[in-house]
Amino acid sequence: MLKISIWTKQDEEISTTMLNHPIVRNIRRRPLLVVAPLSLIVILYLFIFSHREPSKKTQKYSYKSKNKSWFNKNKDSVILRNLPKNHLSHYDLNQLTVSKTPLENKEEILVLTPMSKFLPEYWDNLNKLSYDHSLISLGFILPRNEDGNKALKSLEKAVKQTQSDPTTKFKKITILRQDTNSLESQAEKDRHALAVQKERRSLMALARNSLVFTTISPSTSWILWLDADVIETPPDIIQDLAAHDKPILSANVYQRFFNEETKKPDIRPYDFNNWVESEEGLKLAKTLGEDEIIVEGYAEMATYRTLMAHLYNAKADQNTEMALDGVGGGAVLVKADVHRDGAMFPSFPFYHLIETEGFAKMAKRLGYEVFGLPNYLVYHYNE
Ligand SMILES: Nc1nc2c(ncn2[C@@H]2O[C@H](COP(=O)(O)OP(=O)(O)O)[C@@H](O)[C@H]2O)c(=O)[nH]1
Ligand SMILES: [Mg+2]
Repeated sequence: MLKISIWTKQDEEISTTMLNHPIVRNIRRRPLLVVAPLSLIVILYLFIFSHREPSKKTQKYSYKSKNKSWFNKNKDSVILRNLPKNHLSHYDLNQLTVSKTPLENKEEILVLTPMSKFLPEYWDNLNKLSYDHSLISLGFILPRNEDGNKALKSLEKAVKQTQSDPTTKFKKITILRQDTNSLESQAEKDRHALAVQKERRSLMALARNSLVFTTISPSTSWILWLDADVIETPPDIIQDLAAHDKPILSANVYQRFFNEETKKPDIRPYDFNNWVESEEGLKLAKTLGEDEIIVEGYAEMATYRTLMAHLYNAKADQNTEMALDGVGGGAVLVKADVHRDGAMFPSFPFYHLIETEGFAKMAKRLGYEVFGLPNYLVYHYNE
Protein backbone atom coordinates (compact mmCIF):
# COMPACT_ATOMS: atom_id res chain seq x y z
CA MET A 1 0.00 0.00 0.00
CA LEU A 2 1.35 3.40 -0.96
CA LYS A 3 1.65 5.78 1.96
CA ILE A 4 1.62 9.51 1.26
CA SER A 5 2.51 12.13 3.87
CA ILE A 6 1.11 15.55 3.31
CA TRP A 7 2.81 18.54 4.95
CA THR A 8 0.01 20.73 6.17
CA LYS A 9 -0.02 24.29 7.45
CA GLN A 10 -0.85 22.90 10.93
CA ASP A 11 2.34 20.77 10.95
CA GLU A 12 4.39 23.79 10.07
CA GLU A 13 2.93 25.70 13.01
CA ILE A 14 3.71 22.89 15.47
CA SER A 15 7.24 22.62 14.12
CA THR A 16 7.81 26.36 14.46
CA THR A 17 6.49 26.34 18.05
CA MET A 18 8.88 23.44 18.93
CA LEU A 19 11.84 25.24 17.44
CA ASN A 20 11.05 28.29 19.48
CA HIS A 21 10.97 26.30 22.74
CA PRO A 22 13.74 27.65 25.07
CA ILE A 23 15.39 24.20 25.53
CA VAL A 24 15.53 23.54 21.81
CA ARG A 25 16.82 27.06 21.21
CA ASN A 26 19.54 26.43 23.78
CA ILE A 27 20.57 23.19 22.10
CA ARG A 28 20.73 24.86 18.73
CA ARG A 29 22.93 27.62 20.07
CA ARG A 30 25.31 25.43 22.15
CA PRO A 31 24.99 21.78 20.95
CA LEU A 32 28.09 20.62 22.92
CA LEU A 33 26.22 21.27 26.17
CA VAL A 34 23.97 18.28 25.44
CA VAL A 35 26.19 16.11 23.27
CA ALA A 36 29.07 16.01 25.81
CA PRO A 37 27.12 14.64 28.82
CA LEU A 38 25.18 12.29 26.55
CA SER A 39 28.40 10.84 25.10
CA LEU A 40 29.79 10.47 28.62
CA ILE A 41 26.73 8.47 29.66
CA VAL A 42 27.02 6.20 26.60
CA ILE A 43 30.75 5.61 27.21
CA LEU A 44 30.15 4.84 30.88
CA TYR A 45 27.36 2.42 29.97
CA LEU A 46 29.53 0.58 27.46
CA PHE A 47 32.45 0.43 29.89
CA ILE A 48 30.40 -1.03 32.75
CA PHE A 49 28.53 -3.58 30.69
CA SER A 50 31.53 -4.80 28.70
CA HIS A 51 33.28 -5.65 32.02
CA ARG A 52 30.40 -7.44 33.66
CA GLU A 53 30.43 -11.28 34.00
CA PRO A 54 28.17 -12.56 31.27
CA SER A 55 25.16 -14.55 32.33
CA LYS A 56 25.57 -18.34 32.32
CA LYS A 57 23.31 -18.72 29.33
CA THR A 58 25.20 -16.41 27.02
CA GLN A 59 28.66 -17.46 28.21
CA LYS A 60 31.01 -18.11 25.31
CA TYR A 61 34.74 -18.63 25.46
CA SER A 62 36.80 -16.61 23.07
CA TYR A 63 40.34 -15.55 22.38
CA LYS A 64 41.17 -12.05 21.37
CA SER A 65 44.49 -10.72 20.28
CA LYS A 66 45.84 -8.65 23.14
CA ASN A 67 47.87 -6.22 21.08
CA LYS A 68 44.57 -4.85 19.75
CA SER A 69 43.85 -3.50 23.19
CA TRP A 70 45.05 0.03 24.06
CA PHE A 71 45.38 -0.35 27.78
CA ASN A 72 46.67 -3.88 28.28
CA LYS A 73 50.41 -4.12 28.05
CA ASN A 74 50.54 -7.76 29.12
CA LYS A 75 53.14 -9.93 27.40
CA ASP A 76 50.74 -12.72 26.50
CA SER A 77 49.73 -12.88 22.92
CA VAL A 78 46.11 -13.62 23.72
CA ILE A 79 43.63 -12.66 26.36
CA LEU A 80 40.77 -14.77 27.47
CA ARG A 81 37.29 -13.35 27.51
CA ASN A 82 34.29 -14.52 29.45
CA LEU A 83 36.04 -17.45 31.09
CA PRO A 84 34.73 -18.85 34.32
CA LYS A 85 37.38 -18.23 36.99
CA ASN A 86 40.41 -20.61 36.78
CA HIS A 87 38.92 -22.38 33.79
CA LEU A 88 42.02 -22.16 31.65
CA SER A 89 45.63 -21.54 32.56
CA HIS A 90 48.30 -20.71 30.04
CA TYR A 91 51.91 -21.77 30.55
CA ASP A 92 54.59 -20.98 28.07
CA LEU A 93 57.06 -23.83 28.48
CA ASN A 94 59.62 -21.72 26.57
CA GLN A 95 59.71 -19.41 29.60
CA LEU A 96 60.52 -22.31 31.95
CA THR A 97 64.23 -22.18 32.64
CA VAL A 98 66.40 -25.14 33.63
CA SER A 99 69.74 -23.62 34.48
CA LYS A 100 73.00 -24.05 36.34
CA THR A 101 71.80 -21.45 38.81
CA PRO A 102 68.26 -22.61 39.60
CA LEU A 103 67.92 -20.53 42.77
CA GLU A 104 68.71 -17.26 40.99
CA ASN A 105 66.16 -18.13 38.34
CA LYS A 106 63.57 -19.27 40.89
CA GLU A 107 63.28 -22.67 39.25
CA GLU A 108 60.86 -25.12 40.82
CA ILE A 109 62.03 -28.54 41.96
CA LEU A 110 59.91 -31.61 42.50
CA VAL A 111 61.42 -34.14 44.91
CA LEU A 112 59.95 -37.59 44.26
CA THR A 113 60.18 -40.55 46.62
CA PRO A 114 58.65 -44.02 46.47
CA MET A 115 58.34 -44.86 50.15
CA SER A 116 57.80 -48.23 51.82
CA LYS A 117 59.43 -47.14 55.05
CA PHE A 118 59.59 -43.76 56.80
CA LEU A 119 63.02 -42.93 58.20
CA PRO A 120 63.31 -39.76 60.33
CA GLU A 121 66.85 -39.12 59.05
CA TYR A 122 65.54 -38.91 55.50
CA TRP A 123 62.93 -36.37 56.58
CA ASP A 124 65.48 -34.32 58.54
CA ASN A 125 67.56 -34.05 55.38
CA LEU A 126 64.59 -32.76 53.43
CA ASN A 127 63.93 -30.15 56.10
CA LYS A 128 67.56 -29.11 55.93
CA LEU A 129 67.64 -28.61 52.17
CA SER A 130 69.18 -25.18 51.63
CA TYR A 131 67.22 -24.60 48.42
CA ASP A 132 64.27 -22.20 48.84
CA HIS A 133 61.49 -24.44 50.19
CA SER A 134 58.81 -22.31 48.58
CA LEU A 135 60.21 -23.56 45.25
CA ILE A 136 60.22 -27.22 46.30
CA SER A 137 57.27 -29.58 45.98
CA LEU A 138 57.38 -33.09 47.39
CA GLY A 139 55.70 -36.18 46.00
CA PHE A 140 55.42 -39.61 47.64
CA ILE A 141 53.97 -42.91 46.61
CA LEU A 142 53.38 -45.60 49.22
CA PRO A 143 52.50 -49.26 48.74
CA ARG A 144 49.02 -50.37 49.71
CA ASN A 145 50.24 -52.93 52.25
CA GLU A 146 51.09 -52.95 55.99
CA ASP A 147 54.48 -51.28 55.34
CA GLY A 148 52.65 -48.55 53.46
CA ASN A 149 50.12 -48.02 56.28
CA LYS A 150 52.89 -47.67 58.81
CA ALA A 151 54.96 -45.33 56.67
CA LEU A 152 51.91 -43.20 55.88
CA LYS A 153 51.20 -42.56 59.55
CA SER A 154 54.72 -41.33 60.24
CA LEU A 155 54.87 -39.35 57.00
CA GLU A 156 51.61 -37.52 57.72
CA LYS A 157 52.84 -36.59 61.18
CA ALA A 158 56.13 -35.29 59.79
CA VAL A 159 54.35 -33.37 57.02
CA LYS A 160 52.09 -31.63 59.53
CA GLN A 161 55.05 -30.47 61.56
CA THR A 162 57.12 -29.30 58.62
CA GLN A 163 54.25 -27.48 56.91
CA SER A 164 53.21 -25.64 60.04
CA ASP A 165 56.68 -24.17 60.45
CA PRO A 166 57.34 -21.24 58.08
CA THR A 167 61.08 -21.97 58.10
CA THR A 168 60.62 -25.46 56.66
CA LYS A 169 57.29 -25.24 54.80
CA PHE A 170 57.39 -26.64 51.25
CA LYS A 171 55.37 -25.31 48.34
CA LYS A 172 53.21 -28.41 48.01
CA ILE A 173 53.18 -32.00 49.23
CA THR A 174 51.39 -34.82 47.43
CA ILE A 175 50.99 -38.29 48.90
CA LEU A 176 49.80 -41.07 46.62
CA ARG A 177 48.76 -44.55 47.52
CA GLN A 178 49.73 -47.13 44.92
CA ASP A 179 46.97 -48.67 42.82
CA THR A 180 49.34 -51.43 41.73
CA ASN A 181 50.68 -54.36 43.73
CA SER A 182 53.85 -54.63 45.79
CA LEU A 183 55.85 -57.57 46.96
CA GLU A 184 55.06 -58.38 50.56
CA SER A 185 58.48 -59.13 51.99
CA GLN A 186 60.82 -56.16 51.97
CA ALA A 187 63.73 -57.52 54.02
CA GLU A 188 66.98 -56.70 52.25
CA LYS A 189 67.95 -60.31 51.52
CA ASP A 190 64.49 -61.06 50.10
CA ARG A 191 64.17 -58.04 47.89
CA HIS A 192 67.71 -58.46 46.55
CA ALA A 193 67.33 -62.14 45.57
CA LEU A 194 67.90 -62.36 41.82
CA ALA A 195 64.76 -64.47 41.32
CA VAL A 196 62.42 -61.68 42.48
CA GLN A 197 64.21 -58.83 40.75
CA LYS A 198 62.15 -58.74 37.59
CA GLU A 199 58.82 -58.68 39.37
CA ARG A 200 59.96 -56.33 42.13
CA ARG A 201 61.65 -53.85 39.81
CA SER A 202 58.73 -53.95 37.43
CA LEU A 203 56.34 -53.04 40.28
CA MET A 204 58.70 -50.28 41.39
CA ALA A 205 58.70 -48.95 37.82
CA LEU A 206 54.90 -48.71 37.86
CA ALA A 207 55.04 -46.87 41.18
CA ARG A 208 57.63 -44.38 39.90
CA ASN A 209 55.66 -43.75 36.71
CA SER A 210 52.46 -43.15 38.66
CA LEU A 211 54.31 -40.73 40.88
CA VAL A 212 55.95 -38.63 38.19
CA PHE A 213 52.99 -38.52 35.81
CA THR A 214 50.65 -37.46 38.62
CA THR A 215 52.79 -34.80 40.22
CA ILE A 216 54.77 -33.08 37.46
CA SER A 217 53.37 -29.58 36.87
CA PRO A 218 53.82 -27.01 34.11
CA SER A 219 56.13 -25.07 36.40
CA THR A 220 58.43 -27.99 37.31
CA SER A 221 61.98 -27.37 36.06
CA TRP A 222 63.78 -30.20 37.83
CA ILE A 223 62.93 -33.53 39.41
CA LEU A 224 65.05 -34.98 42.16
CA TRP A 225 64.49 -38.71 42.62
CA LEU A 226 65.38 -39.45 46.20
CA ASP A 227 64.83 -42.84 47.80
CA ALA A 228 63.28 -42.89 51.27
CA ASP A 229 66.17 -44.93 52.64
CA VAL A 230 68.83 -42.50 51.48
CA ILE A 231 69.44 -41.02 54.90
CA GLU A 232 72.44 -38.76 54.41
CA THR A 233 72.45 -36.09 51.73
CA PRO A 234 74.25 -32.73 51.61
CA PRO A 235 71.85 -29.79 52.28
CA ASP A 236 73.06 -28.20 49.01
CA ILE A 237 72.37 -31.33 46.95
CA ILE A 238 69.93 -29.56 44.59
CA GLN A 239 72.30 -26.67 43.83
CA ASP A 240 75.32 -29.02 43.68
CA LEU A 241 73.74 -31.36 41.14
CA ALA A 242 72.00 -28.66 39.08
CA ALA A 243 75.32 -26.80 38.70
CA HIS A 244 76.42 -29.59 36.34
CA ASP A 245 73.57 -28.75 33.98
CA LYS A 246 73.04 -32.38 32.90
CA PRO A 247 69.72 -33.86 31.75
CA ILE A 248 70.23 -36.78 34.17
CA LEU A 249 72.82 -36.83 36.93
CA SER A 250 73.22 -39.49 39.59
CA ALA A 251 75.00 -39.22 42.91
CA ASN A 252 77.03 -42.20 44.17
CA VAL A 253 75.07 -44.16 46.80
CA TYR A 254 77.23 -45.59 49.59
CA GLN A 255 76.47 -47.17 52.94
CA ARG A 256 78.02 -46.75 56.38
CA PHE A 257 78.89 -49.93 58.30
CA PHE A 258 81.09 -51.14 61.10
CA ASN A 259 84.13 -52.82 59.64
CA GLU A 260 84.79 -55.92 61.75
CA GLU A 261 88.31 -56.31 60.33
CA THR A 262 89.56 -52.83 61.14
CA LYS A 263 87.17 -52.44 64.07
CA LYS A 264 86.27 -49.02 62.77
CA PRO A 265 83.26 -47.37 61.16
CA ASP A 266 83.66 -47.54 57.41
CA ILE A 267 81.83 -46.95 54.14
CA ARG A 268 81.11 -49.29 51.23
CA PRO A 269 79.45 -49.02 47.80
CA TYR A 270 75.70 -49.69 47.85
CA ASP A 271 73.99 -48.93 44.54
CA PHE A 272 75.36 -50.83 41.53
CA ASN A 273 72.79 -49.55 39.08
CA ASN A 274 74.97 -46.61 38.01
CA TRP A 275 77.06 -48.21 35.28
CA VAL A 276 78.76 -47.90 31.92
CA GLU A 277 77.84 -50.57 29.37
CA SER A 278 80.48 -53.17 28.43
CA GLU A 279 81.14 -55.40 25.43
CA GLU A 280 80.29 -58.40 27.62
CA GLY A 281 77.04 -56.75 28.74
CA LEU A 282 76.02 -56.22 25.12
CA LYS A 283 76.99 -59.78 24.19
CA LEU A 284 75.02 -61.14 27.14
CA ALA A 285 71.96 -59.11 26.07
CA LYS A 286 72.13 -60.76 22.62
CA THR A 287 71.83 -64.23 24.14
CA LEU A 288 68.68 -63.32 26.08
CA GLY A 289 65.10 -64.00 25.11
CA GLU A 290 62.81 -61.05 24.35
CA ASP A 291 61.39 -60.94 27.88
CA GLU A 292 64.57 -61.53 29.81
CA ILE A 293 66.34 -58.79 31.70
CA ILE A 294 69.83 -58.06 32.97
CA VAL A 295 70.06 -56.80 36.53
CA GLU A 296 73.35 -55.36 37.66
CA GLY A 297 75.34 -56.44 40.70
CA TYR A 298 74.75 -60.22 40.51
CA ALA A 299 77.64 -62.67 40.05
CA GLU A 300 75.27 -65.08 38.27
CA MET A 301 74.97 -62.48 35.56
CA ALA A 302 78.46 -61.13 35.09
CA THR A 303 78.40 -58.15 32.76
CA TYR A 304 81.83 -56.67 33.54
CA ARG A 305 80.27 -53.26 33.24
CA THR A 306 82.11 -50.35 34.83
CA LEU A 307 80.26 -49.62 38.05
CA MET A 308 80.35 -46.04 39.32
CA ALA A 309 80.06 -47.36 42.89
CA HIS A 310 83.63 -48.69 42.60
CA LEU A 311 85.13 -45.48 41.26
CA TYR A 312 84.79 -43.29 44.36
CA ASN A 313 88.01 -41.49 45.20
CA ALA A 314 87.97 -39.57 48.49
CA LYS A 315 90.93 -37.43 47.41
CA ALA A 316 89.61 -36.50 44.00
CA ASP A 317 87.36 -33.61 42.97
CA GLN A 318 83.77 -34.02 44.17
CA ASN A 319 82.58 -32.58 40.85
CA THR A 320 84.23 -35.17 38.60
CA GLU A 321 81.66 -36.31 36.05
CA MET A 322 81.39 -39.60 34.19
CA ALA A 323 79.05 -40.63 31.40
CA LEU A 324 76.71 -43.48 32.33
CA ASP A 325 74.42 -45.90 30.53
CA GLY A 326 72.40 -47.11 33.51
CA VAL A 327 71.28 -45.28 36.67
CA GLY A 328 69.77 -46.23 40.02
CA GLY A 329 67.07 -44.24 41.78
CA GLY A 330 68.81 -43.36 45.05
CA ALA A 331 69.56 -39.69 44.34
CA VAL A 332 69.20 -38.61 40.72
CA LEU A 333 68.52 -35.12 39.42
CA VAL A 334 66.56 -35.06 36.15
CA LYS A 335 65.57 -32.11 33.98
CA ALA A 336 61.77 -32.24 33.97
CA ASP A 337 61.79 -32.02 30.17
CA VAL A 338 63.34 -35.49 30.00
CA HIS A 339 60.16 -36.89 31.57
CA ARG A 340 57.96 -34.46 29.62
CA ASP A 341 59.49 -35.81 26.42
CA GLY A 342 58.29 -39.24 27.47
CA ALA A 343 61.19 -40.89 29.27
CA MET A 344 59.70 -43.15 31.96
CA PHE A 345 60.54 -46.25 33.94
CA PRO A 346 59.79 -49.29 31.80
CA SER A 347 57.99 -51.98 33.77
CA PHE A 348 58.71 -54.34 30.86
CA PRO A 349 62.08 -55.34 29.38
CA PHE A 350 63.33 -52.42 27.31
CA TYR A 351 66.62 -53.42 25.67
CA HIS A 352 66.65 -56.08 28.44
CA LEU A 353 66.56 -53.37 31.10
CA ILE A 354 63.79 -52.25 33.46
CA GLU A 355 62.95 -49.51 35.96
CA THR A 356 65.70 -46.91 36.56
CA GLU A 357 68.18 -48.69 34.28
CA GLY A 358 65.55 -48.82 31.54
CA PHE A 359 64.82 -45.14 32.18
CA ALA A 360 68.44 -44.21 31.45
CA LYS A 361 68.30 -46.23 28.23
CA MET A 362 65.04 -44.60 27.17
CA ALA A 363 66.38 -41.10 27.90
CA LYS A 364 69.45 -41.91 25.80
CA ARG A 365 67.23 -43.12 22.94
CA LEU A 366 65.45 -39.75 23.21
CA GLY A 367 68.83 -38.05 22.75
CA TYR A 368 69.65 -37.11 26.35
CA GLU A 369 73.00 -37.73 27.98
CA VAL A 370 73.26 -39.49 31.32
CA PHE A 371 75.96 -38.74 33.88
CA GLY A 372 77.10 -39.63 37.36
CA LEU A 373 79.29 -38.08 40.02
CA PRO A 374 81.50 -40.88 41.41
CA ASN A 375 82.91 -38.68 44.19
CA TYR A 376 79.64 -37.12 45.31
CA LEU A 377 78.35 -39.46 48.00
CA VAL A 378 74.96 -39.92 49.58
CA TYR A 379 74.35 -42.71 52.11
CA HIS A 380 71.83 -45.52 52.15
CA TYR A 381 70.32 -46.77 55.37
CA ASN A 382 71.95 -49.86 56.84
CA GLU A 383 69.26 -52.33 57.90
N1 LIG B 1 55.66 -47.17 46.53
C1 LIG B 1 56.52 -48.15 46.84
N2 LIG B 1 57.76 -47.86 47.24
C2 LIG B 1 58.59 -48.87 47.54
C3 LIG B 1 58.20 -50.22 47.44
N3 LIG B 1 59.26 -50.97 47.77
C4 LIG B 1 60.27 -50.13 48.07
N4 LIG B 1 59.88 -48.86 47.92
C5 LIG B 1 60.67 -47.63 48.08
O1 LIG B 1 61.41 -47.49 46.87
C6 LIG B 1 62.73 -47.08 47.10
C7 LIG B 1 63.72 -48.12 46.60
O2 LIG B 1 63.39 -49.38 47.11
P1 LIG B 1 64.42 -50.26 47.96
O3 LIG B 1 63.69 -51.43 48.43
O4 LIG B 1 65.09 -49.42 48.97
O5 LIG B 1 65.47 -50.65 46.87
P2 LIG B 1 67.00 -50.98 47.14
O6 LIG B 1 67.58 -49.89 47.92
O7 LIG B 1 67.54 -51.09 45.75
O8 LIG B 1 66.97 -52.26 47.86
C8 LIG B 1 62.81 -46.82 48.59
O9 LIG B 1 62.57 -45.45 48.78
C9 LIG B 1 61.71 -47.67 49.18
O10 LIG B 1 61.18 -47.09 50.38
C10 LIG B 1 56.86 -50.50 47.03
O11 LIG B 1 56.43 -51.62 46.92
N5 LIG B 1 56.07 -49.42 46.73
MG1 LIG C 1 66.96 -48.68 49.15
